Amino acid sequence: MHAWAAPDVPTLPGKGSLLRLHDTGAQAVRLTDPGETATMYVCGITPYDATHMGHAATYVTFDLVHRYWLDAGHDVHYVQNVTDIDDPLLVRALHTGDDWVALGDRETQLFREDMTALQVIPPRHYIGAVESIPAVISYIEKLRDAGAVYDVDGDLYFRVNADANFGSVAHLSDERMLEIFAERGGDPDRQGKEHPLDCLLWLLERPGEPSWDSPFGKGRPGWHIECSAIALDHLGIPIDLQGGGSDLAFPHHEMGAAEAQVATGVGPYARHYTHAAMVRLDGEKMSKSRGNLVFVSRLRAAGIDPAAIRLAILSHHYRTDWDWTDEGLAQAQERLAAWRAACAAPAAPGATPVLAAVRAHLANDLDAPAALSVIDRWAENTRLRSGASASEDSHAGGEIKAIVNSLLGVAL
Ligand code: 5CA
Ligand code: ZN
Repeated sequence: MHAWAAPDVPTLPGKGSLLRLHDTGAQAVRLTDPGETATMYVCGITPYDATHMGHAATYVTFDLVHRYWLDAGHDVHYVQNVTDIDDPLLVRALHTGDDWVALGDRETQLFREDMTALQVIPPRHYIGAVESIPAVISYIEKLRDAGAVYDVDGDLYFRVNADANFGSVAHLSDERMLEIFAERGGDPDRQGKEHPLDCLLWLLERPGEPSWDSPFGKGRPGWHIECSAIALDHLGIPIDLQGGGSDLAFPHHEMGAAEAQVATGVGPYARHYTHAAMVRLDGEKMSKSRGNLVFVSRLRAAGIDPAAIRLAILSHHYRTDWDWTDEGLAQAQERLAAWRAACAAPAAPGATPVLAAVRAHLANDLDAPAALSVIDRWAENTRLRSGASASEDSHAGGEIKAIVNSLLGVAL
């Protein structure tokens, strides 16, 4: 699939220190230390509805990583999927009378437009589940050769215990794994399974549902193998970073890691598993299934500057769940106006210490709120000093614009 247009990312002088990032697998903040090419896989949308603020926050989080690594001089190989075939898409299409392909195409296009507006740097490879079916088939064959596959009435399952490290991504008790697996698309109670947590690799054709040819019969891929097959195919193992929202740590990233480790015989699948916290509305997780959604496209249509939406997201640390509110958006709009006014001032305090401070805060587990405070202080100093001229810098406004645009993705 094609992704979306890349924003302009100004090059800044010098570079920051190594990025420290929380790793769910290690349950700690750890240094990232990628090679010349940094590899990142972030789970993409299931396109049955428009992009909401939760999705936006997750993609903006990993966009900060992308930008930080680019600033540090890495070539960033970023891959993202689109789950363009899965139960929710078929259920929604059935409900609305839409064609499931047309529904997926339409919502994916809207997502591209939202990501472009939010200045999210596009993935180098943007891959649909449907177009990755040949890769999925080849990885299922590898798992079968490794003795990790069995069938229940023609559907193929992965034996989670084929991976000695199963459980080391999310660190949940058996009881919690079972509960969450049932809530998030799993089928712990299905008769004929060897272990309740074993997950689906290939679903045999169901009447009225789309299906594709395979050596295992006509059918369609399970969810987790889709992402591990795409990541292995494009990035190899280990990837530097597997990202997504915290609702994906289990079962999705746990299962995907186990499948990739068994299929390749090496591990770990990812050096870092990093998860963005959940955005809520009125205290409840914003989700398509709950329907309590604030859409990026609606805000854009109402004339809200996407830079203000991005600032509203960045004013929260990515590891703390937070509520989307009108007040939060209004504060972001005020902040944006204050920053723009300061950048337009004829002379302002110099940008060099600002750049060092913004980089240091981002390197500290993406502390975007602290980075925003640095720019707030610079803007406030500029406002207080308007009229003075000695020791001020007539280029500082332009330099601050470049810093904010390059590292935070906010166009001033
Ligand atoms: N297609 C799968 C991943 S392979 C999927 O989870 N799609 S999704 O459309 O449901 O979510 C897309 C991304 O947004 C995922 O990374 C998910 O973790 C994240 N996400 C979903 N809801 C929220 C929320 N309320 N807050 C933050 N992130 C969210
Ligand atoms: Zn995924």
